[in-house]
Amino acid sequence: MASEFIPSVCPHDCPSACALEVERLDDHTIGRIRGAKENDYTQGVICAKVARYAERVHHPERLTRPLKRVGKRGEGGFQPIGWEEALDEVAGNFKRVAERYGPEAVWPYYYAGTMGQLQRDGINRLRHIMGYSRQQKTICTELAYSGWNAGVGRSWGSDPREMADSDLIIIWGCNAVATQVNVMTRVSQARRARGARLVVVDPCRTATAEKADLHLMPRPGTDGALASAVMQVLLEEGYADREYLQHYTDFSDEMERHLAGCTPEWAEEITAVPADQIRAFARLYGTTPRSFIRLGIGFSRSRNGAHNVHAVSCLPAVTGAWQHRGGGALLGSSDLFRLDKRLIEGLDAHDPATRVLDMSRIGPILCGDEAALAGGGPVMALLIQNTNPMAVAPDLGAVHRGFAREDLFVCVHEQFLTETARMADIVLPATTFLEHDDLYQSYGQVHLQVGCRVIAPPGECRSNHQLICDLARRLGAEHEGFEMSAEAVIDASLQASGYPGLEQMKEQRWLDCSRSFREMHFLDGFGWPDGRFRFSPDWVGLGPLGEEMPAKPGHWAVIDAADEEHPFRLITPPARNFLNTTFSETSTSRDKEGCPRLQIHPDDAKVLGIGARDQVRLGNRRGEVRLEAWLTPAVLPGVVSVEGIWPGDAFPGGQGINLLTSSERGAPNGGALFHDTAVWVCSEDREQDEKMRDPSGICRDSILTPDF
Ligand SMILES: Nc1nc2c(c(=O)[nH]1)N[C@H]1C(S)=C(S)[C@@H](COP(=O)(O)OP(=O)(O)OC[C@H]3O[C@@H](n4cnc5c(=O)[nH]c(N)nc54)[C@H](O)[C@@H]3O)O[C@H]1N2
Ligand SMILES: Nc1nc2c(c(=O)[nH]1)N[C@H]1C(S)=C(S)[C@@H](COP(=O)(O)OP(=O)(O)OC[C@H]3O[C@@H](n4cnc5c(=O)[nH]c(N)nc54)[C@H](O)[C@@H]3O)O[C@H]1N2
Ligand code: SF4
Ligand SMILES: [Mo]
Repeated sequence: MASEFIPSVCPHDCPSACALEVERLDDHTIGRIRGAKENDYTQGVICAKVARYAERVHHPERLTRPLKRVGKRGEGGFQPIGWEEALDEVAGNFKRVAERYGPEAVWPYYYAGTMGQLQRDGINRLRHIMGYSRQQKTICTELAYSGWNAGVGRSWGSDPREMADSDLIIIWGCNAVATQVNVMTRVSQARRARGARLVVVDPCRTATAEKADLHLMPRPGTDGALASAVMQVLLEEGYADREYLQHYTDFSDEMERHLAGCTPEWAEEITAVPADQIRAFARLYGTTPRSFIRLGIGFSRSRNGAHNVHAVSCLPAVTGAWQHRGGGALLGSSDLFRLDKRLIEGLDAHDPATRVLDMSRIGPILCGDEAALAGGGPVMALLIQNTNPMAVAPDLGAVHRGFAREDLFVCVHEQFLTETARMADIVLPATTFLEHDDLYQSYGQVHLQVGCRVIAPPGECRSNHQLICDLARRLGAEHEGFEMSAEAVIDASLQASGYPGLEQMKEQRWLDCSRSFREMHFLDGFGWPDGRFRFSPDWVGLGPLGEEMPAKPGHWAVIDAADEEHPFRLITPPARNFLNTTFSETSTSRDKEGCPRLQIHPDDAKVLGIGARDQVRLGNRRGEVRLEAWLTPAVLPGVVSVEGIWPGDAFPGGQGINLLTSSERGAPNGGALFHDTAVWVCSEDREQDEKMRDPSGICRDSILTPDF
């Protein structure tokens, strides 16, 4: 068979949702993957890790047969078994647990390893029909979306393609070079066509910040103060659009008086961004109507993250930048699609009385923490698809203790023997997006797309949809969605949503779901009943922790601040060559990333006696990890950064970075806190020297760093 390029869609948890073309060499083999040129968001540009996907899909370590644990949990002993036996075992255990402890003791647990609507969310159909515990999806977007919706009231914003028409692009708390290449394509276009300027707001001098005309470096978790000071300048120096404020927002004299106190000098104290720089940025922003803020989810991962995101979302409401093409702001685009998910998720069987467990608290949940269990009994069985909590969940020590329970039954459906799969009683081999059918929306662009099977599944791999249907049959779960092929569910869901059916979608490849300029820019009103943007959000209405939140933008000082014992603030952002933990199994990505590294400012390293590439220890009350030091002025003094969610075995101590992150719930409605951790740092060599340590195990020398 001659090679040909087959249309597809990147399924990974990335805002870009690139339209792909996959070279099929034969029914079992792919060659290169390239971006679709005709798609006006992808424009032929994709990231390197997906361009070399053949390495992942044809990896010798792909799981191809069901496995059953032999020996003790976590020791890694497995033997191949047949699918029938494996399914009997899983269904038998779910029945046993449900009979003995009630159905809520079974917890189907998933996230966005694939973003395909069916293969990702179909697990909820089984959950709802069986009455298994529900899951609050807090690990990624909760804080950011709460913060955005608080003001705007709807999860969309200016069309990302408009960035090419901007005169000023502000990338706020997002390393787009690594996490959303297509934003950078737009930046280049706007620069070429209009001489547009780029401002990046990030505590680190990332590859994205390197490209900026102006880089503001706030301390992590202080963006609310920075944005409020920008508003102060805009209001004081006459850059606010008073008519817009009056017509489109709840802005009041009281708000103006409050913001008048948020001077750049006040913000400099909190953020470390020089007051002059804040003024210069505010003036640039205030004098550029076509100013587009691309908010990243990155800066929301703090205790005050939602509050900070809201403060940033206030800026275009002050200047009225929303009124202009190439102006406004964007955080996510999910509300554009309005898919009817009844069939996929079994929403008709959904019982709101069933308990909801916060996925980011899987550690405390599995360890039996009463509050985390939401007033119910223990979780005794897990069905896991599309996620790797043994590496990605916060408070990893608790996660590991929980998974080690001998009385817990764990089934993991995976493409690789991840750290989570290694803890399973039954491991089931999963297809990749190249081997199954799905429907894709996006959280960073506007196209609805379908991607169909390109090659045959290797070995005995089954898709998520097929597994859910197979289990449903054994558990006696009844729903029409379990009787239909993936293609039929996709087709019916498309039609129920008022979209063209599957055949037509295959032909046209994607559907542009953006709305009119007026709607995307909220010129007929924002998403609240009165149509007004809210400078004063109803935080209480947005979640149970809303009561604690300040009513107005500013600095909400609830972060895990540095103290004498923990003088550094740790952030743990994505690595360019991984996608969460995906691609940490391919050698090209691993080689490019090298090893887990602690980025630390040379001045801090000097005080601690740490040299380049020294082994260092990093810790807090939750534990400690060991890794290599990388001395770089790319981080602020007092801030340390570890990029990428490396597997535990990449660290000399055997445990990953999330050992240090907290599973507390961010306000108003939960949300994980990956960039909000106070830590101590010390050199590994010094550890040997008992004199350097006090009885609490804290390195004395770390206390010598400048206070922060
Ligand atoms: N320290 C720290 N921790 C973090 C973050 C951070 O920035 N710092 N980021 C957080 C964020 S934003 C997120 S979204 C989470 C993501 O964490 P995860 O959800 O674990 O991330 P992924 O690596 O995208 O996907 C997990 C698994 O899905 C599997 N998978 C992919 N497609 C399929 C499929 O079709 N079927 C099945 N059965 N499996 C499939 C992959 O093989 C992969 O092992 O991590 C969070 N954890
Ligand atoms: N290559 C690659 N791409 C990915 C991922 C990956 O792991 N690797 N993960 C995917 C996933 S799941 C997601 S959710 C998206 C996220 O992608 P985006 O929404 O684009 O956000 P990130 O790039 O994660 O944001 C990380 C940046 O935020 C900065 N940051 C951290 N704390 C603060 C703060 O307090 N203030 C400010 N201003 N900046 C801060 C970090 O220094 C870092 O540069 O990316 C997706 N794309
Ligand atoms: S990971 Fe993101 S940038 Fe890379 S191909 Fe997929 S959607 Fe595009
Ligand atoms: Mo994410």
